[in-house]
Amino acid sequence: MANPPNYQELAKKAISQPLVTHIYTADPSAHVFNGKLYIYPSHDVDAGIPFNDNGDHFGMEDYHVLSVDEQTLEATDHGVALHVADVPWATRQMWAPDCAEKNGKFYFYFPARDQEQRFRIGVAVGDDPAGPFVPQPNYIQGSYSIDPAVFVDDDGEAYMYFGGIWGGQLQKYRNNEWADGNELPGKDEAALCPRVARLTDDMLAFAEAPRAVLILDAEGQELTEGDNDRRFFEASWLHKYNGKYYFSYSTGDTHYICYAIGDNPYGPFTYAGRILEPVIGWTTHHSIAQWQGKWWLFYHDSILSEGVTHLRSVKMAEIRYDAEGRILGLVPYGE
Ligand code: FUB
Repeated sequence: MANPPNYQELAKKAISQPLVTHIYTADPSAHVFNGKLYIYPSHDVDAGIPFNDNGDHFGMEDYHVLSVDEQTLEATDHGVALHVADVPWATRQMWAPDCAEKNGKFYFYFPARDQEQRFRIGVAVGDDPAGPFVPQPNYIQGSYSIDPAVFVDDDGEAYMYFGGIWGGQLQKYRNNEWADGNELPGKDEAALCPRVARLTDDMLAFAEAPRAVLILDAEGQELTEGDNDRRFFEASWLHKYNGKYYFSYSTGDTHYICYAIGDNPYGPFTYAGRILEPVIGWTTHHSIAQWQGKWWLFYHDSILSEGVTHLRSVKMAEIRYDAEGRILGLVPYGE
């Protein structure tokens, strides 16, 4: 049997350290609001549920918002911003959230299981980027699966990207409809795509039916389900760089953060490479934001909990682009 990793050594070699250590945090969605950097993470806890491929051990109940000091890079925890007990439609598993701003209001998007144990995506509204947020009475109609990420384009239009396979239930949907018999495509078939839907002006609903986000290879072919090193699993994110749209995501069971580039928010996006090599812990999930004139990758790992996959810590590290706009990938514990 292989020796367990030496977490102290890995922590020393790591390219960044946890932003907070008094709680476990994961799935960081970062935004600059009112000139300040805010991070919207999951709040990991040990719910005492054994590990399984369905992700039942991720039994999170609430959300905390973090902000980061621009001088020291120290993070402040602003406390509980939303609790599952305050969301009328939700039952459990408050997974990866995001937040967007419009006209001075802050819209906090989050997935959770509904009364039928299907993942849905809800929205809660606040006056302060740090919360608290007041949930809408029902989930966003037409929403499903997990990992909402909301991108507001330069023209003010907002788009939600979402979806995740396995425990995230995306494989149960075709044409936005659930069927118990639906499963993942065959290995040689086109991979399941993340989804995108434009939001209404009030940010509370889908303005259109969700569409598939196509990720193509260099020959213009859709990535296949068997292309585990490149195909989408979960953790959608969209950012814009030099007028191009960068869609990034996790490959799940192969543990990479990859990206693909397109010309508009709907895609298609052409696969462009890896942003982050595997971290300690099964999951990998990230966001990308520009702050203080630099570009940053926000991500998580399980070093602090010595490898407990559902007890993760949010980190941030600078990323750079080459002259062609390619992201220079990071190796989390050095070469
Ligand atoms: O945190 C729970 C789930 O783990 C997220 O929704 C996924 O993206 C993965 O990070």
